[in-house]
Order: sequence, then structure tokens, then C-alpha cells
Amino acid sequence: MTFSLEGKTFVIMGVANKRSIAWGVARSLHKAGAKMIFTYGKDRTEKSVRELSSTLEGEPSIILQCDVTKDESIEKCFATIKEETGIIHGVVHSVAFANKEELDGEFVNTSREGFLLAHNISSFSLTAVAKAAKEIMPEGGSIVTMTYLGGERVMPNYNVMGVAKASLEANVRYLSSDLGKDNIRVNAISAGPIRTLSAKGVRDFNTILKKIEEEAPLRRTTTPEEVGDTAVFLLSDMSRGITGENIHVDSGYHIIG
Ligand code: NDP
Ligand code: N5H
Repeated sequence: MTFSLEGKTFVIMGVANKRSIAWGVARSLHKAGAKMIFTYGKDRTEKSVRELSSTLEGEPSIILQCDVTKDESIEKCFATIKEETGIIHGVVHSVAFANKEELDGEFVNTSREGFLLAHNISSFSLTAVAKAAKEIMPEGGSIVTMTYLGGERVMPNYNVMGVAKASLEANVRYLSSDLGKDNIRVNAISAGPIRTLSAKGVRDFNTILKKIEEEAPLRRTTTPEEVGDTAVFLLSDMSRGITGENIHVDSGYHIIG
């Protein structure tokens, strides 16, 4: 199943390697004929993004740094996008971070610094990026972010990231309310667990995946392709009536229990 996004340009934030959910989205967008601009956070990620993007056929993608903890980095990144491509039609925000030591043990022990860091990178960044992106979306567009069920329910070890995802999900609703008059839609995809670099080191990840295989309505785990294809739908006019929504791409697991 493909939707044509020929002639449209999207900014993809959060490709770290070939397992990244953002890379799953990029593959689906490529199939739909879209043009992409990739952004990365850390200097050390640039090489991997360049190598991956070079595997996509067609004209080379633009690759820029955008460290979402820095206003100047976001401003510079979107100013360069404006110079290089003029307008864009949407953004995929697939960025989150929390200190490793706060993704284990009890949430009650979260430090002020760790709490603010997780919220800064994983939620406020969407607000800051939406503001910058709006300036180069004169025809309207679509913004999609990635969340997890731990933002709605207590999940073991998700801790401060669960609170940050609850903030992100509310962020989606408030942004969609503001930006609707500019014909910009804002939605989240709540993905089921996928083995990515961020998930590396998560204790009992196999057990989490096994539970989904046994209990989710579709009896299988989520793939980056499934998330990518839903993102294409949300970025396309096929979803033109949808904003402020959180679509679960999780084999239906969220309805259980
Ligand atoms: P990845 O590790 O592949 O992606 C995380 C990305 O966040 C990296 O590209 C990283 O880039 C980026 N990032 C972190 N800090 C910053 C920063 N300061 N500025 C810019 N970018 C930054 O993991 P996923 O693909 O799994 O994660 C993508 C999104 O999907 C996250 O929001 C995650 O919470 C969400 N999600 C993941 C699930 C899963 O099971 N994997 C399930 C549900 C949601 P860099 O290293 O260059 O800083
Ligand atoms: C309930 C769970 C298991 C507990 C796992 C929590 C995962 C939280 C996600 C955050 C984004 C992970 C994170 O920040 C890891 C960093 O501390 C260390 N890793 C890095 O710095 C790498 C190198 C970079 C690339 O990572 C980032 N993020 O920058 C949730 C799981 C079942 C599902 C899951 C894994 C959800 C999710 O939100 O990612």
C-alpha cells in the first residue's frame, strides 16, 4: 500500500541507525516518492545518517544537525532548510532521551535534573520544532511524533519517560489546537516496543516482546515498517481530517488489560 507524496518535502528527525523508527518512516516515505531532509543530534550520528540516506535512490537528501536542547541549533537548522528547499510539508519528530539510571528502579527517585532533561528533549522539543517548522509550512502540513503506552499507563522501568510522554501527548493536543488554523495537523503514533538503539540495555526486553506476541490482538510485535506506513498516512492528505490524535500502532496491545 502506498500513497503518493511526490513533490512533497519532509524533515525526519531521529535517525540514529538502520534500526531507528525514524528510518522505518524514511523507507516508507521514500516508497511514497517524498523528498526528505534528515536531522541528527550528536556529531557522532552524522556518519551513520549520511551512509543510510545514500542508500536511497534519487537525488541526495539534505542532512543537518539539530540538537533539540539548543535554540540556536534548531533556528540554524530550519533557516538552512528554508534556504535550501523553500517550503516543507511536514516533520517527523522521533526524538527522546532520559538518563539510563532513571529508566530503572523507582520513579520516585527521579532527580530534578533528570526530570527536566527528559522533558526538554522528549517533549519541549516538539513545541520548539513546531514553531520553527510552521514558518516554512505556508501551504499547511503535518507533524508526527512518536510516543509509547507508558505515557498513558504505568509500565515497569519507563519511569520519567512515561511522564515525559504524557507531556508529549498533551503537547500534541495543544499544538494541534493552535496550528489547525494554519492547516497544520499534529498527531502522535504510539508504537509497540521495537528493538532500537534506545531500547538497548532495557532489562527483560525479550520478555516484553514475548508478552505482546502472546497477548496482543494481532499476536505479533510491531515493526518499523508498520509505524512507517502509518506515518505516511498521517503525513498525507488521506488523513486530512485527523489532528490532535494518538494512533496506536502496537498490534492492538493497548486495548488489553
Ligand atoms: P533511536 O535510538 O533510534 O532514536 C532516538 C533518537 O533520538 C536518536 O536518533 C537520537 O539522536 C535522538 N536524540 C536524542 N537526544 C537528542 C537531541 N538532544 N537532539 C536531537 N536528537 C536527539 O530509538 P527509537 O527509534 O526507538 O526512538 C525514536 C522515538 O520512538 C522516541 O521518541 C522513542 O521514545 C519512541 N518510541 C520507541 C519505541 C521502541 O520500542 N523503540 C516504542 C514507542 C516509542 P542522537 O543520538 O544523534 O542524539
Ligand atoms: C517500558 C519500557 C522499558 C524501559 C525503557 C525505557 C526506554 C526509554 C526510552 C529512552 C528514549 C531511552 C534512552 O534515553 C536511552 C539513553 O539513556 C541511552 N542511549 C543512548 O544515549 C543512545 C546511544 C541514543 C541513540 O539514544 C537516545 N535516545 O538518544 C519501554 C520499552 C518497552 C519501549 C521503548 C524502548 C520505548 C521508548 O520510548 O523508546
